[in-house]
Amino acid sequence: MPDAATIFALSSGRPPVAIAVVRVSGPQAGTALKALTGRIPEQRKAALARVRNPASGEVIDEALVLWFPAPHSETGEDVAELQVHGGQAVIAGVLDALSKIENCRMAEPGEFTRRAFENGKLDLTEVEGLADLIAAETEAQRRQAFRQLKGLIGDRADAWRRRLIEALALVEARIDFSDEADVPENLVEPALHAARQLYDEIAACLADSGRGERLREGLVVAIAGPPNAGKSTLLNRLAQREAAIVSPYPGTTRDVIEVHLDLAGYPVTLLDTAGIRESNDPVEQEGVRRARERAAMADLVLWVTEASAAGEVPQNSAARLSAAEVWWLQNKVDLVPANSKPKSESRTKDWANHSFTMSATTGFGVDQFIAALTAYAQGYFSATESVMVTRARHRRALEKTLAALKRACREGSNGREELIAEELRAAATTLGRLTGRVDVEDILDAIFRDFCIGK
Ligand SMILES: Nc1nc2c(ncn2[C@@H]2O[C@H](COP(=O)(O)OP(=O)(O)OP(=O)(O)O)[C@@H](O)[C@H]2O)c(=O)[nH]1
Ligand SMILES: [Mg+2]
Repeated sequence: MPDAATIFALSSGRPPVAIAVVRVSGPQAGTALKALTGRIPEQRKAALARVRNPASGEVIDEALVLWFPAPHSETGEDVAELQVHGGQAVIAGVLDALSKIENCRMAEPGEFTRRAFENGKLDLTEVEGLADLIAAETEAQRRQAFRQLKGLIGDRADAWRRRLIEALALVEARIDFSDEADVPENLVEPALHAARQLYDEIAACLADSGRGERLREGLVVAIAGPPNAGKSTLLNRLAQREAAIVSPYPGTTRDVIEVHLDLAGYPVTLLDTAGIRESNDPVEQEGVRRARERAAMADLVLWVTEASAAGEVPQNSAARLSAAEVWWLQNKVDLVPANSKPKSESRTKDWANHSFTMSATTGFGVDQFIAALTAYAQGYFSATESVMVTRARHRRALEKTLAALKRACREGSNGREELIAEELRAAATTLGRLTGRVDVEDILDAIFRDFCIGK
C-alpha cells in the first residue's frame, strides 16, 4: 500500500541558484498549496503567487506555481510545484512552511519516482532509465537512457510476457479439459512453438556482448607499462588537467587513477597505473599488483614505453596482461634523434594490435592517437542503438527466462504437460520481475536508493 503521507523536497540543484523547484506530492498537496499561496491555480497552467508562511502570514517570496491533480501527474498523485528564487533562506522558508502542514514530510531519496512506479506511471526498467538519464555524462549514454526511459526494454519484455501467458493458457486449457472430447489435441504444440520463438528472440537480445552495460559504465582503457615511460603525463594530457602526479623519478604512481573522457559522445574511463617492474618496496609492489589487475580487466591496454628504449620492450609483460586488445605507445619520441625515429609499424610486436609514436609532453602524435581511440570507441559502441540490456539485473532476468523456456521445450518432448506449464509460468515470472510487475519488493530498495532527494 502506498504511504498516505504527502511528501515534499527541493527538486532542483544546490543553492544558491537562480530558480529553485520545490515539489509536493500526495493527498495534502492541494491543502499545502492553498496554505502557502492562498489558492489553487488552474491545473497545468503556470500562475504567479505570493508564498507566505501560513503561521505568521509573512511573505517568503513570489513564485511561479503549478498544479497537477491526480492521476495526471508525474507521481500519479496530486502534485504541486513551486518555482521560487533559489536562495538558501527562501528555500529553507518554503520547506519549513511545508513541514508545518499536517501529514507533510520531507521526501526520501527517489521517493517521488517510487510513487510513480507504485502508481503504474513507470515500470522498473523505466525507473532505471530515468536514473541513468540523470547520471548520463555523454551523448551516447543520454540517448541510451532516454530510450530505456521511453520503454525500449520494458515494452518488449511486456510483449514477451503476454505471449508467454497466452502459450501458458493453451497448455493449461489442455490440462484442465483433457477429458472433454471437444478440446483439440494440438494445444501444446502451438504453445511450444511460441516458447521456441520467444527463446530465439530473447537469446538474440542477449547476444550483444554486454555493450549496453558498457555504455553505462564507459569503455575501460588502462595505461600501463614500465616506470617513467610517461604514462601519467599522457593521462594528464588526455584529461586536460593535472589528474596524476608526474615526476622524473621512476615509481611515482602507486594508486590507480581514474578519469572520465567523452570521446565524440562515447564514455571512456581512462586508468593510469603504477609502472610495472620488480620492486622491494611493499607499497610499490601493491601498486604493481593493482596495475596488473586493472589492466587485465580493461577493454583496451595502452602499453607505453620510451621510444628510445628500442628493443627493450619487455616482450611478455604486455601480452601477459591478457586484455582484450593492446596498443603500443612509444612515448618521448622528442628525445629520439630525428634520423633514428622508430619505425613503428615494423616494430609492432605480435602482442600489439596497433602502434603509435608520440610525445606526451610536446603533444606530437597525440592528436592522431586520440583520433584512433575515438574511432575505436565509436566502433565499439556503434551497435548500441538497438541494444536493450543495460544492466546486469536485466541480463540475469532474461537468462533465467531463457533457462525456463529451455526446460519447457525439453518437457515438451517428454509430453509432460504439467511440467511444461510450470516452466512457462516460471519464465513469465522472471520477465515480470524485470519490469516490476510481480513480487520485486526485495530489489526496490536497491534501485531507488541511488536516486537523489527530490526525484
Ligand atoms: N622528453 C619527454 N619527457 C617526457 C615525456 N613524457 C613524460 N616525460 C617525462 O618523463 C618523466 C616521467 O613521467 P611520468 O608521466 O611521471 O611517467 P610514468 O610512466 O607515469 O611513471 P611512473 O608513475 O613512475 O610509472 C617526467 O619527468 C615527465 O616529464 C615525453 O614525451 N617527452
Ligand atoms: Mg605515473
